[in-house]
Amino acid sequence: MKDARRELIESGFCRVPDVLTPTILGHLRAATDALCATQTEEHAARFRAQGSMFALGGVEDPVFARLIAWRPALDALAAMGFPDPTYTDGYVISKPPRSPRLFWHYDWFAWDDPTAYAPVPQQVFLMYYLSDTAPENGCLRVLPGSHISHNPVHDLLAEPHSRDLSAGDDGSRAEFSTRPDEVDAPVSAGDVVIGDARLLHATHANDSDQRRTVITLWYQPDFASLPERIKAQMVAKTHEIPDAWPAESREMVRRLNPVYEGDAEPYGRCLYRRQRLPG
Ligand SMILES: O=C(O)CCC(=O)C(=O)O
Repeated sequence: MKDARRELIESGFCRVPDVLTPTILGHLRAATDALCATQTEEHAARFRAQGSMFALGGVEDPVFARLIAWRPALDALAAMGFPDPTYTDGYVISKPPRSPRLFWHYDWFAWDDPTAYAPVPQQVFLMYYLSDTAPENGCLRVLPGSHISHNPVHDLLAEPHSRDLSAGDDGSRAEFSTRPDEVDAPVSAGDVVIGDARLLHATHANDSDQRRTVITLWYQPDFASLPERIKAQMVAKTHEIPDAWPAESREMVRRLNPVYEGDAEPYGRCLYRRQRLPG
């Protein structure tokens, strides 16, 4: 896993194969299909570029608690030098058949903090795709190195995840473009993609006739080392644990949630500022 750590730090992402068992994969497919079946037209239109954006804080099926505390994934993080990660929030992002590409964006919102430019990630996504992915069905695209070096795409971005981008009203916007330095990150179902929250990423369109679902979970690899204001920000965004989950599931997640008892002001939504990153 030393190589995976190096890849994460240098490229901004890495893939760990075969993390999920066929059994949990089956449960997750059933749970996410059931969730997607509840999607309203309004939600589908609001998140057309993503497909869906169901927050796990509002989801009743406790299989998601098992995924959040999934031992092989936590072991993979430990082997990469992150033995004590915390978990804050997670989402089911599901692209229906024949749906558009996702826009370029980063998912880090504490760029005003000086540590935002350090090589070791403050926050990572663990993305579990529930089917094999390829460019034809909407696999992830990334700009390697863009988590710690300036990339021309940074200059083209407006507000990441803004309503109009998510609604995908204007596919000709630069955020939806194909980039000369982009790299596809296809996976097999059951692998996990670990990525730095600062990495610029997007997806291909799903041109297949099958749904393509990813569950994205956000962890802080070394919460204890984060500056106070970021700790406060992470705690502020932590999802409520659903009441519907059994006590054992709730406890598994509670143990991973970050705790901050200081009085630092959480960062708001600080966007990337060019002058700070090299390159
Ligand atoms: O759908 C994917 O593969 C990635 C989703 C994502 O990065 C997002 O919606 O922020």
